[in-house]
Amino acid sequence: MMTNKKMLIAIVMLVSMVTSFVGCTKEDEANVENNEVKTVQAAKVSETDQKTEEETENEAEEETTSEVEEEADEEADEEEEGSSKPKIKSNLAEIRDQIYDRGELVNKLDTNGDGYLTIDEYNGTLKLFKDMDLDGDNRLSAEETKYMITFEDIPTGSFIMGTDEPITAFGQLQVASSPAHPVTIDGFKMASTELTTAQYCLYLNSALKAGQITVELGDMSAIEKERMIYPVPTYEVRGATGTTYEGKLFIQLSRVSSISHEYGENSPLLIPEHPLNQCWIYYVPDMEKFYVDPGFENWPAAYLKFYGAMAFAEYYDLSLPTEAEWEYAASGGQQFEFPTDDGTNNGDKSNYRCYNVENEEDFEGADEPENFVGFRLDVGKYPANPYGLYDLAGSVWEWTLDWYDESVYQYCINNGITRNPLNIVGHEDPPEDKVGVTGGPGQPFSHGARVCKGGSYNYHEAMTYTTYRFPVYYYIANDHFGARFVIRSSNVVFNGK
Ligand SMILES: [Ca+2]
Ligand SMILES: [Ca+2]
Ligand SMILES: [Ca+2]
Repeated sequence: MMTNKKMLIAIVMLVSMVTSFVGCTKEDEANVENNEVKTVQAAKVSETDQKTEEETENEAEEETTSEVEEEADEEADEEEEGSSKPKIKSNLAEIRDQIYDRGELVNKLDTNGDGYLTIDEYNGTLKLFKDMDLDGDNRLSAEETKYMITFEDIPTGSFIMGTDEPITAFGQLQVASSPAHPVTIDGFKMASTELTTAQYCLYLNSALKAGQITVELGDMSAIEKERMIYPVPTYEVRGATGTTYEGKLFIQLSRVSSISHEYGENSPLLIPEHPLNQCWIYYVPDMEKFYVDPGFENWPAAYLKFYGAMAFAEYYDLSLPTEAEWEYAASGGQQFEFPTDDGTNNGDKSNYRCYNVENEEDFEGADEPENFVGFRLDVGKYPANPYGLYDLAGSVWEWTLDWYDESVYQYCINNGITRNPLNIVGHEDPPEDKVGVTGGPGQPFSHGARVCKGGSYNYHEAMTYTTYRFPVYYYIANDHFGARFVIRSSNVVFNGK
């Protein structure tokens, strides 16, 4: 006869196999919770729901997990020792070469070859230029361009947005990406890479001096205090009083990674995920200054909430891309299925979760545990797409301007909208109990979400489709949510509801 312990292990193994929780984020888990597969968890559903309520109270606590899942993962991990579960790599230097060469792009812009960039030579905005020009001599030295945002020209053109072959993710057909329809986009400039920690840090210091933001130690949630083995309070940046995004949470400067599914040795408390999954921007109150941990300047900025990205864009006369602009650029001018150098995806093309857990997932995947990284890397370590854009697939999710609407493609078709579509219809009511707390595919929504694109280092292949649309609430953002910006003409006319 099975012991209680063995029976529990058998149950949690089954749960684990069916739902493939290993390594998933809270969003993943919340989504999976709402799928049909959870019937095996029926006995513990009420406990799970209780957790969900707690999470609602702590609206930004996207890192938490239900106890059912923790048990499942803990036990599954024990059982899987020696199995094919990929080990997360730890030696950064050995992982990949840097491909993106900012210095080379700076040299190209330096048309008179004097080693400096003037505002006429730089292809970004005047505001960006001024903040980079630390010594105020109206030109950017090599030192001042060390972490600068470079931009690529995306020409005016047409493509087919969406797909008629809906994507299956988290066990559900994603109808939102259909139907495919023709779209024309006016030309614009897009940042070569995702926003980096150094670039966001430059903004934070500038905006703090200008009185545009506040920074305060955030209260740790009850869940964090209770469950984390190394609880560290986190500085939170918000829009200052009287500014456009007054009171909105921009970024959490997390000094620890997301909570993992593993317990500390001889401890009832959960330990953080991979230790590299931190924000890497920190704040020193005595100096009233933000810093980036040395060595992480070129990592994509993360823990970046929607309004943290919007505020950055407004401050520097940039914009988040519209969903259509992002997808157009990502299609590479060649209707790419994946936003990579050649339209295919695998562990050599982008930083994503490029393997299937025990081949039991719904997700497509390349089964390349040897290429799975498990954290962010410097931007531009995978080949650029035909427009010179890096890491559109994977690395960090990228916010877009659009409100998520499952039926907006059909609306565009019905109303003959083909040029510069943008969905500006949405609302931000507080989350309701048990309904769409985190947002995500397959979840009911209690309120409006924004569209994120591209997947992340921690998400599976289905999320990296060029056409995949990920609905995310404005207050969600952990170590795999960031942004990339565009510059467009003020003459562009958007069309939508
Ligand atoms: Ca020059
Ligand atoms: Ca200068
Ligand atoms: Ca990305």
